Amino acid sequence: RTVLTVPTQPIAGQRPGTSGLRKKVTVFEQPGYLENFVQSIFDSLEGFAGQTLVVGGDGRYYNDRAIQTIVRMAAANGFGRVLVGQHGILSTPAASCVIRKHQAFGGIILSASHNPGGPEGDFGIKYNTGNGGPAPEKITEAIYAHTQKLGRYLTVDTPDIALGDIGECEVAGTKVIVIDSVADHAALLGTLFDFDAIRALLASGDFRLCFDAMHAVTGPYAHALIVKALGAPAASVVNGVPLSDFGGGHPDPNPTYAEELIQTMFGDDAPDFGAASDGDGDRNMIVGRRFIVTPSDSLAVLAANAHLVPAYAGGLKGLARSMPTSAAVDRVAAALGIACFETPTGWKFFGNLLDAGKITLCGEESAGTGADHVREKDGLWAVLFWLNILAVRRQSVEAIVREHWQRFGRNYYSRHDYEGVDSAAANGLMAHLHAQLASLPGQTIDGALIASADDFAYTDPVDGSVSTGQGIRIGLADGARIVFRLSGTGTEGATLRVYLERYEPDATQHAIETQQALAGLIALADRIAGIRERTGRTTPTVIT
Ligand code: VG1
Ligand code: CO
Repeated sequence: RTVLTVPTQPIAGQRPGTSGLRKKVTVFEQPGYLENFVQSIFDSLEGFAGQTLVVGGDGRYYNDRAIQTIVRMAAANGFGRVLVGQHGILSTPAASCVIRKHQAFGGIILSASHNPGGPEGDFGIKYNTGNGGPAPEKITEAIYAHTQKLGRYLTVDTPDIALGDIGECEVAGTKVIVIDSVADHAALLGTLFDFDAIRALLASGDFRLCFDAMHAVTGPYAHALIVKALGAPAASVVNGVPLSDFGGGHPDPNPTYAEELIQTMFGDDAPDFGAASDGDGDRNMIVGRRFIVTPSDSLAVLAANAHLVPAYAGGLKGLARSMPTSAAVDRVAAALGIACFETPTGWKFFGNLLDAGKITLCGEESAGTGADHVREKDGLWAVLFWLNILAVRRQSVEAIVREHWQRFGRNYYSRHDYEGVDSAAANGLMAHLHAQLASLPGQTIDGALIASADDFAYTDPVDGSVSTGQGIRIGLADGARIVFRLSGTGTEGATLRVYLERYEPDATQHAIETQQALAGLIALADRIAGIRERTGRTTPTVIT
């Protein structure tokens, strides 16, 4: 092969965040921007000569061009084989599945997840290791270090590959295989759930569902699974054709951005079950008829009902949640007599626990739920899990959640996001919180006794690696808590996330509107952090 060595210079700001490097498309379109990052990925890895690389993305604007660049660079750098999703499409959980199934060395996933797409929107790239999971911090930091010192990248001068045609071709001696984007992942999900029971539920005539793919990557996956395999009417999947700008929408499955689904589910003729997924198919939102399930509750309900699902009927090894996720799942773990781990935000922290067989299910408050079948959160997996439970229990979504609260108590929970805040103001707010950590415990503010305050640090129980600065936690004497974090996935200014949680064991107190139930904590958060004063915002951009 004739490898071209192209001189380049380091580009500032290529440090991966919570889930890869995310920037405006216009930033990625700068000469060398993508190439520098991809070469830095390869430069930080060892032993991939002749091995397999998986490449795919969520189909957003720039996906196809980026894939052509990456295929050439993978060939130039000596990979033996590259597997690419047809049309460049692989949802994030599907990419994880393909990496594992085909024993790839690793994979490159192109996505900015829930961030808007299109020429003016966002793009993103991340590296996943051979276990199918997002690279751990050790690797992302090594990649970043390489971006700061590289002086060349390697590529080859070959024509574009035909991304639309399933089949094999060769790029400068490297075999490139365009694979079906859906088949491997759909086949894997088919082994986990009781499809017969779900089919029977859908055929019963008194159950209707609506899955909103939000014009993002899950359309083809939902068609294959929900319509083709399970027999739901084709109209059950809406916005099912992936568009490079997601139809101008914000493919974030929450009550604010998934407005269309919310309207359907709260309308006069609402279906029994509604769900949506995000840009890259790893998140899920679950909605019953006129009833929204919070992601933290969803994780707890899945864990408590896992025995109804064939793949998990033999028992769960353990559970895990990210630190800001509510402790609802902890109560299930306690009832089941299994461990519950608390990790920093981001799926990369679940990888070791899953690989070591310490956990079976895990999740995040940001609508991410998953299990040990892949190493990413998995939107359609969560939808099928819920359908499996509904098929067995034959109750409404709302009844299942209310019964859950009755048994375990209710963790009132909400996240307030302040998006696009001035970065200096956001950093100032966090510094102000830091400065109070030592003095807060023991203080009573507005009648609330503060029991603890710290900056969350995590020691991985498998490899001992330590991650610090993962969010400010303020615990009250009555068990309630407030968490403050700055987002690591945004591309404009800063996003402040405020997580609020209060446990209510008394079943007669489970019907309070969430924001009302948390009103005292919301006021306290502002009092301690000075949110209004420092950000100039009177209300959050998004409340979940
Ligand atoms: C957000 C969520 C986090 C999630 C991450 C990636 O990160 O809070 O829970 O793992 O997005 O999800 P941050 O740093 O913005 O809070 V995805 O679906 O964007 O890959
Ligand atoms: Co996502």
